[in-house]
Parts: sequence; structure tokens; C-alpha cells
Amino acid sequence: MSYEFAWLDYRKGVASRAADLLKKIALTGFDDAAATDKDILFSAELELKRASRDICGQEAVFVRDEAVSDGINIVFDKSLGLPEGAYGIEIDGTRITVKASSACGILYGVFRALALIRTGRISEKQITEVPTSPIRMLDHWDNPDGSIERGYSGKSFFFRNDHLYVDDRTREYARLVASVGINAVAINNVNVNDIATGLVSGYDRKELAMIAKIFGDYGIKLFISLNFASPMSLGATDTADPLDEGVAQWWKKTTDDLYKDIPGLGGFLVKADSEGRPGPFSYGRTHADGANMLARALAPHNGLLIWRCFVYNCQQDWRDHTMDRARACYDNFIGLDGQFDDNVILQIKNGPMDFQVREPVSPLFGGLKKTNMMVEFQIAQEYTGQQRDICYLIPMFKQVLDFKTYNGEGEGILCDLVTGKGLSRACGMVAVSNTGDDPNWTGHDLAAANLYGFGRLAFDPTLSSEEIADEWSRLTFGYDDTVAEGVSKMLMMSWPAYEKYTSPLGIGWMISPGHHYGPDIEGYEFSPWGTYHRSDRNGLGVERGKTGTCMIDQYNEPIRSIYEGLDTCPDELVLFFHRLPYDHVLKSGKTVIEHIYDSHFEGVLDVEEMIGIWESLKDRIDELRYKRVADRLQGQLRNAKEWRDRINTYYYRHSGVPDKQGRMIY
Ligand code: GCV
Repeated sequence: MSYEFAWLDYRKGVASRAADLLKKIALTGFDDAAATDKDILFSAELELKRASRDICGQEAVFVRDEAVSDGINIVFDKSLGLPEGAYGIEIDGTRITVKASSACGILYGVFRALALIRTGRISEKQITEVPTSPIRMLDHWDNPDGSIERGYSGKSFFFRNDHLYVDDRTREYARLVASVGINAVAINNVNVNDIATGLVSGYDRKELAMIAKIFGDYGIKLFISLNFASPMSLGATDTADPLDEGVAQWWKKTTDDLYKDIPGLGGFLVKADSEGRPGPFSYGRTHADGANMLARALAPHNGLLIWRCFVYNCQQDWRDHTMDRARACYDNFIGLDGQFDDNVILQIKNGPMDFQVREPVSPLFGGLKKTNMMVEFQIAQEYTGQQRDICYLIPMFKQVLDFKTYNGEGEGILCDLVTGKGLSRACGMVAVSNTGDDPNWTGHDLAAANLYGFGRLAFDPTLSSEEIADEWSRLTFGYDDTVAEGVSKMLMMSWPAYEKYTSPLGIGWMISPGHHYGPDIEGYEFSPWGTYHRSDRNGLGVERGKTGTCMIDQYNEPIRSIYEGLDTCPDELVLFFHRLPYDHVLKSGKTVIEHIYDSHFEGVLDVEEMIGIWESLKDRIDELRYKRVADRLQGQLRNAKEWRDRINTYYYRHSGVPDKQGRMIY
């Protein structure tokens, strides 16, 4: 399938004065670079050629190892001592200088300088950027048959017909995500099927190595998701017990072989003992036993073992009110703190449940003190509109990163913990990817703001959501203040709007079972998945405080007391933590039932406002993209109305409380 260039289409978004800078370019230190750096530096050079051709209509004049006074100077100099991936940019009107001590720093600096030129932001004098998060990763849930679990943008561009597939789109993908600083990518689904099991033992090895090489040219490490029971599935052993010598030997040999062909491999990603996947529990072993066994096979190659903490009982009895899925992640891992090898990282979902539109932060971040941690976000909008509805998730991610966990002495800001600044050692941020082979990569054109934004935020979490939205819009739709203002406003409205017209006050889980789009209020209510809201004629919510499942006790003080107290618990999470009657008065002054009615009516009005903004931009946006977004907005409006009417009607029928404002409830 053909593809577009998303925010890297240099024919769009150029401030003309700045474009002149692209006529003369000096590259210093490139020719003497080590072989491993040269490939990345070459990608930076290619980028400058491409940008100058597309922006100025002809390729820049390139000079080597001499400075230019009017144009761009790119200086690769290890003696500058800038950290890995960091760069400095100096601007003095007729000249831009990009400096870095690592090849990746040069690549990121070039992408940044081009973005500044295109958005006309060349008045700043000096910028130095150091990536905050050491690992900035995307996890793809792509399957060998080309399908993508929770994929909403077409098919996989890594796999087709049970084989890995490499073409020019592979390189375009690497270029796209490297432009926002992504440096690690897992290409296959954590739910590893039989064919993908073979990825570690030889299947499509040539293609795997080709992908690793292309990624490497853009400073990206390739990761493979693996099946914990691979030695058994492939018939080599009759057990997958991590303490069995034969199993450990098989993994060691398999890993050594893999690294012979792919020396730059990043490592493995594992989902174990989760939703039916095999894991160490079957052998009475712990997650630390399982993770360390694999980590030891990787250690001689400096590989990393990323182990997911999404472990819970998915065979729950809905009648049992004492069991609480929200407790599971913490309960399963807290006792293992300090038992993991240095090259193991625990990958923890941002919330204790599963990527709902609103969840508290997972308490595990505040609990682990001696373990490497990485936060896992989802930019694939599984529960947040599936890239049919707009839902700009960067403001949510920022709230999570800013969360004070009180892990240890100080405030234990989550962002510090996962980036190595605080108590934990260096780790990072990961997002479940939202890309596929749709021409625009992300299905909904505006969903690309989440891909762009995640990378930018992982690189620099101090950026505001508004800044990221504005920058993305200008790079995507062109140098137009009106468009940038309108698009940014739509993006900034979209997460609150989605939250308003879906399930209220942090309770979540009222989506259609299985595919997770659209409302189905009791869809999961009597299921084994542990996701209940327990609505009845008296009220709704799950009591997780002292009189309930005590999940709140997993948080450190003062968070514990804040969540426990009805007068201190934030409204947006109150039904996550407490069971409340319909007439309970929230901090907002509204009762629970009034909040439900009002927010659902408001959510639909917000979508109508977004449509109005988009329509006002009609003549400023190319026809194809204008129409694509306009069509999706109409679908979003239908969806929002369906949510509004089903939820309001359901709660009117349950509570018997009429809407004070007399609005239409069925
Ligand atoms: C990859 C949720 C999704 C699953 C996903 C799982 C996970 O349960 O619905 O599709 O599986 O999360 O994160 O492992």
C-alpha cells in the first residue's frame, strides 16, 4: 500500500525566510567517524538532502570539514562530551549550527533543526537537548499473518502472509519514528503465536537482520517479543521451567545464534503468566526466576530483558467481591523487588487496570525501590476511540509522568523513577504503537499526533501538550497559524470530551466486549475478566478503600489518605476507588447522577464544537485529508450520541432520578 510522509512531508510547512538556510550545508567530522556511527550519520545527511530538495526545489551545496557562514553547519565531535543522543543547536540569523558527540545526537539534531526551520522558530539563540528517557520505545502488536492486535490503521507493514516483509516502507517507518527520538522497537505482538515463536530460532532470519540493519541506520534497537515456552513449542525440551538446566542452555544457545546474525539486537520483550500466556507460574517459579534466566542469556551481548507486569487472574468470579483485579499487578511483583538482574526492566502499564480513558497511576511505581522500571502507555486507542474518534492522549501521559509516588525520601515523581533520575536505575518509556499500513500510518490523520507526541515527550517530558500539538499541526498541515490554532484546540479538547461521553468518574469498562469500541454498559459485568462497575438502583462503583478490597493501601502516604477520604479523593477517580449512591455530592457540587447526565450531554456538544472548528478550516487543508477527518468526525458524533443516550438512559432507569434540566433521556 502506498504511504504518505506524515509530519515529515517537507513540501508542507515551510517558513520561507528560513528555507534559504538549506541552500548550503557543511558536514564536519563525518568522514573520520567510526564505521558504526557512519551509517547513522549517513541517514542524517540523506535527510538534509531530501529536505533541501523538497523545500528549495534543488539539493543543497554540501561541503565537508569547513564551516559555512550562511547555511547549516553540522558538527560531529566526540570531544564536546555531550551525552548519547543529545545535541546543541545555535542560530544566528544566517547560520544554524548543530553539534553532537554521538551519531544519534547528530540525527536528532538534524531532525530538530529541520523542524525549527519549517515552523519558522529560528529566533531562539541556543538550544541544548538531552534525551530524558534512556529507552524511548514502541511495542507493535503485529502478528505474522499481517493482522495487528488492537490495530486500527490497516495491516502490519512488518509481516505479511506469515513472513517478515522488508521494503522501502520499513525505512520510512524508521525515519518517521527516529525523527521524534524513538530508539527501540519491538516488532511482534506480545501474544506470540506459533510462527512468531520461531523468530528467535531462525524463522525469516535474513529479513529480521535486514530490519535490524535499517533500524540501526536510524539509531533504533530491534526487540523481539518471545514466547516463554519456546523451547517446548519448538520441540527442543519437554518443559519450560526456568530453573531447568536444559531450558537455560537452549535459551543461551538460541540467543548466541541470534546475536551472531544480529549483533545490534536490543533484546527480548516478554508477556508471561498473563491472559493465557505461558510463564514461570506453571512450574512453581517466580517472575524473577523466569526473567533472570532469559536475562542471563542476553547479558553477554549487553541485551535487555523487558518483562511485562500485566499479570492478573482473568478467570475471576464476578460474584466474588473480595477479589480485585486492580490489586494484581502490585501484589504479583512487590515481593520480588531487588530480585531481578541488572539487565531486566519491568514494564508497568500506566494504570492498575488496562489503558482506560481514566485510571489512577499504578501503585507499583511507588512500591518498587530496587528494580528497573519502564512505564507502558498505549497510543493505539484500544479503549479510547480506536483512531475513529479523536483522543489526544499526551495530556493524560503528562499527568501520569508528573504523578508524585512518594517512593522513598522525596516526592518520587514518576517521570524521574522511569528515567533513572530518582530511586530507580535508568529505564524508560514505551507505548503500544498505533501504526499500520494505511497511507497516513495511523488511520485517523489526527491520531498521528499521539505517535509524534509520545516520542517528543519521551525525549523531553517538560514539553507541554499544547506545544506538542501546535508543533505537530504546523509540520503536518503546513505553516498556517489558523490551522495550527484550530487543530491544537481540537486535540486539546478531545481527551476530556472522550472521557465525558463514555464511562463516568474513573469507573471505566462499559465498552463492547471483545472489540472494545462503543458502549455496552453491562458487557463485562458478569464476565471473568475482573472489570466490574456493580451498578444497581442504589449507586455504582467499586469500594477499594478500607471497607472494600483495600487496594488503596498499595499507595504511599499521603496519596493513600487522599484516595481514602471521600472529601479528598479527586472527582475524576472517585468511582474507581469508592462505591457511591447516586445522590452523593461530589467536590464539584453536583451529585453523582447529575454529573453523569451533564457530562454526557457536554461530551456530545464538545464533539459538535470540534466539527465546527474542522469545518472552519476547510479551505486551508488539502481536500483528501480534510475529507478523511470530516468523515471520521461524523462517526465520532454518532458514537458520542450513542454513548450519551445509552448511559444516561441506563442510569435514569436504575436511579429513577429525572434530569433537572429536562433534557431528552429515553
Ligand atoms: C496484547 C489488553 C488487550 C489485549 C492485549 C493485552 C496486553 O487486555 O485487550 O489485546 O494483548 O491488553 O496488554 O497484553
